[in-house]
Amino acid sequence: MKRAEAIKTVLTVLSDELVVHANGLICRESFVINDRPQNFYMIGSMGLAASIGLGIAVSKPERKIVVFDGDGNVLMNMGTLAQIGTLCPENFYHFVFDNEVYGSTGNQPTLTNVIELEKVARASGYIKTYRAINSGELRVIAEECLKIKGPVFILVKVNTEYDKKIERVSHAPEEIKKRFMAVI
Ligand SMILES: Cc1ncc(C[n+]2csc(CCOP(=O)(O)OP(=O)(O)O)c2C)c(N)n1
Ligand SMILES: [Mg+2]
Repeated sequence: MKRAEAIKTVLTVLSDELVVHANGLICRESFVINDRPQNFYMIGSMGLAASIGLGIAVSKPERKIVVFDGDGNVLMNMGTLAQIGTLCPENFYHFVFDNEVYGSTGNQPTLTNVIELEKVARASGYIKTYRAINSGELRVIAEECLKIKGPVFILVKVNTEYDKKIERVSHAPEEIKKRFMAVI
């Protein structure tokens, strides 16, 4: 499945959950599919979406926090998985769209054709991990996992296809922060 299809599938299942996005095309696709004030778009800093999500999950235990991450992003800051497993926030739902490349910068290979990130997450203390390879499966997993206590990790295998003319997030970073803070 395409990453945009995977993002759309998860967004369809969400209601008012907060979603922290990894940088690059993940932000842009989610923005185009459904720009919501509950979305925080990390523009630029690779690897930090899960760290930001963790901070929010710990300080807002009454809210469900979803992270839309990429395989390259997770590999860049893999220590965060151990921190998430150790703090074990039950309101934390980590979706990783794994295309096995740094897609946003030209498809340089990552390592996830070999390394199964959901196994790293499991060994790091996540309560439950899943792997989805098509949108039907992803929908069922997304519906199920949001009902259980986390931290949960969902590895979503996607291909490298995307709309080459996709627009950029039009909000300035300050604006993204302000409207996100207003909803939390
Ligand atoms: C610290 C840092 N290094 C490199 C980049 C450039 N960069 C932006 S997105 C990206 C690829 C992210 O890969 P992945 O998380 O797998 O997401 P994908 O684009 O494949 O969906 C890279 C290398 C950056 N923004 N910050
Ligand atoms: Mg990738």
